Amino acid sequence: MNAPCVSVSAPLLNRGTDFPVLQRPVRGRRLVYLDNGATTQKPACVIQAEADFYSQSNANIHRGVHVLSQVATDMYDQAREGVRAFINAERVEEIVFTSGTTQAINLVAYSWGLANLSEGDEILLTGMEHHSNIVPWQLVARQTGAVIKVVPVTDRGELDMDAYRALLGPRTRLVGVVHVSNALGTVNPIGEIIALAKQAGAKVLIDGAQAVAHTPVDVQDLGCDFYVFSGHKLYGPTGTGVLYGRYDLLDAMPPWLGGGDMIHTVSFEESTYAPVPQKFEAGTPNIAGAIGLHAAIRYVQGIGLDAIAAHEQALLDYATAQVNTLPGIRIIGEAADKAGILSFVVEGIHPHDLGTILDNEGVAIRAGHHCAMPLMTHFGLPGTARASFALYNSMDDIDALVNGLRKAQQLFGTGQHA
Ligand code: C6P
Repeated sequence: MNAPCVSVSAPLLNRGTDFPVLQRPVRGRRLVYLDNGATTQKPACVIQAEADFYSQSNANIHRGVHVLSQVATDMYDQAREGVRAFINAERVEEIVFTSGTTQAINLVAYSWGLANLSEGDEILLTGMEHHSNIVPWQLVARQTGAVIKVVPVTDRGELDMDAYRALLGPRTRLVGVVHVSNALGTVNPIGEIIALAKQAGAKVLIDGAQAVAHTPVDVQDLGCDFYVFSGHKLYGPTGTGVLYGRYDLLDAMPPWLGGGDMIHTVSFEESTYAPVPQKFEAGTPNIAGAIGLHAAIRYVQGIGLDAIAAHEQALLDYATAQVNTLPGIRIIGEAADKAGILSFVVEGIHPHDLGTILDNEGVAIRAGHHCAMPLMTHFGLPGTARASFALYNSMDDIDALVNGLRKAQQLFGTGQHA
């Protein structure tokens, strides 16, 4: 994550007490939560923000003349402004609230894709995309006759940039790239990827699901056309997410879902649409969720993303070193630039068995294909075990993970321990 190299002895964040769920024991042990790539836990301020909204201000937005509706509308609008500032978008209209990364990518695929792709056009994805950045494009390619091309991944888990350059061509209409791989932890060189795509005249969508909670993102500096992320991986509520889109693109795109709130006028002959972002927010949105997400963003900003990145880098360095001391363990994903995700396989133990044994120790990890089946196929694996770190994790958590792995190896009689 390009964070300064931090030694293990550097002062670490100590934020566990901000997160109520981390106080509960699991299977009679201290909960060690290392499944942050799937979803992060929520700080008390986020839980409180949602509860306060429901207990003090609940009403539907944009529709009421009464006080509560105006308060709710103001809070929702402030949340959008909070997101704009968080990723430094130029205009607040460039922020569309969605239910998550998946919905945001589907919105771009169906709205921009159906309107702009035709027979023989190329959609360039990478071999380390999450299914959310593959399947929507396949569905749209089937309808438009567009073709999907794939940038290969090296054995270290980096993108083959020479292949990327070679694959970019006059028919490339869209490049879709994950900022941080959820299965490998690789931080992709998206600045360079975007610049090359722009030279080729292609639009660029960045899947930032695993990035925004771990590194500062500035969409103007990046120059991407679309940047998407989920609120629940950013200490915010589930069912929240964001599509950032350049204003001129969003403005020109047709609506995707129709309904209330996204229209200007409706008759049975024809409807006209509201300006962006309302055009893309049909129906009652997740108002409390947006307000909770705003609280999460303020919480993260209060700590500072640079401090979070440095902390998680220290955790990753320590975990990598500790796991490497165990025999029979192979780390999957050894990119030069990695975020706080450690994927590995243990000789003789299926990742799911490993997950179950660690769970008995109170350690929550994820095991499986991580919704990145093409990547697993590339590595010839059914899946991996994955520990993913957040700002509240500590070196003790890593020690618990490594002790759990040692136990698993003893149980399976693998890994020859002294
Ligand atoms: N990854 C994990 O790795 P949603 O479900 O819409 O909030 O996010 C989908 C998604 C898209 N892109 C990337 C890079 C992701 O990591 C994810 C979600 C989770 O554990 C679930 S597979």
